[in-house]
Amino acid sequence: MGKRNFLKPSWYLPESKATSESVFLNRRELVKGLGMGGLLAAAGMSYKSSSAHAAEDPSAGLYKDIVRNEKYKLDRPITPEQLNLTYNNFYEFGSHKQIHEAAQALKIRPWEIEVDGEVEKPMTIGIDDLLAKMPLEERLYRHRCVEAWSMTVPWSGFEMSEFIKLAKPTNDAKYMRFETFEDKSMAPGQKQFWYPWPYVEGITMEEAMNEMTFMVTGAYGKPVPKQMGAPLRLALPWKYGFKHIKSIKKISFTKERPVSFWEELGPTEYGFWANVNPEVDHPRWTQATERDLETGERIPTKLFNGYEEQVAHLYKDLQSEALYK
Ligand SMILES: Nc1nc2c(c(=O)[nH]1)N[C@H]1C(S)=C(S)[C@@H](COP(=O)(O)O)O[C@H]1N2
Ligand SMILES: [Mo]
Repeated sequence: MGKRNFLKPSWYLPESKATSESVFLNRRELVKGLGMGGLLAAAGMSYKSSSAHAAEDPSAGLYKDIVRNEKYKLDRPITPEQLNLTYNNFYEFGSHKQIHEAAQALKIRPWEIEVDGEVEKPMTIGIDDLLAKMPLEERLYRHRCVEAWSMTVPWSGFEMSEFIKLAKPTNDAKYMRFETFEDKSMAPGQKQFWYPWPYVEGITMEEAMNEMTFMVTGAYGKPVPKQMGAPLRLALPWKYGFKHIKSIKKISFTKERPVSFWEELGPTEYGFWANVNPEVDHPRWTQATERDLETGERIPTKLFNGYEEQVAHLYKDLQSEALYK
């Protein structure tokens, strides 16, 4: 996300320093007793240890033979998994792209999701119970960050409309509001008090019922890794990436339009709708092109990130709204 001039007290430990220190300390704990050979091995093991963890995930078996929904096609190759795993936005673990090690501190079991607001009956459901109830599939989606980089991802998960059938909202529900976990002890970024934690996002019920709106629980044929938003994350491929809220803990059906994290921080730059549009620039940079994460090439950005056919109708009566920020 583009840097804004938020005032930080001069005594505040820079977040990047805090992160590298805690990683260093954890490593030191890890290699205690391993001896010199272990120490050398440890230098290269940080990522391997997180993929080993993925193998222990109780939901790992669900993704091995997952069926791809061929309806959703890409116009470029899938972004290599390794790149996607090591270039992330997840401010709870730091306001930079190298948060994959810090994010391993996220505890993803037990993981209960609270469902409340305008529903027949509020409920709390564990992620593994939810996974057992939902029809899982794989979809290849594009992803366009508001910072003007992009990638393509083989997500696994379920269509939001399936979740809505389970949650049974009432006729008063106009919006869905999503909230990420809040726990400073796991997520050092949440000690940055000038951010309005927890991370919140929202969509309209019409958007939620659209076929493209997808709840992500896996990626690359495995449970979704922590740095990518385990165990439950949103994918709205026609909207800027900041709408794709990670590590969801609470889902509320509301009458009022939710105010999202980035909208609260910088309403002149980030809004509720955040639909991709190459013709509407960010106040501080162009949105006409995007940098492909794999090739580094600048490619033209498409209206609704290429999903105009699926979603343009949602906005035809909303032309007075700021649809593209
Ligand atoms: N909870 C939470 N969700 C988040 C973010 C975040 O900082 N916190 N960043 C968003 C942004 S700006 C983008 S581009 C995507 C990045 O997803 P990725 O790291 O899997 O590429 O996550 C989105 N979801
Ligand atoms: Mo983003």
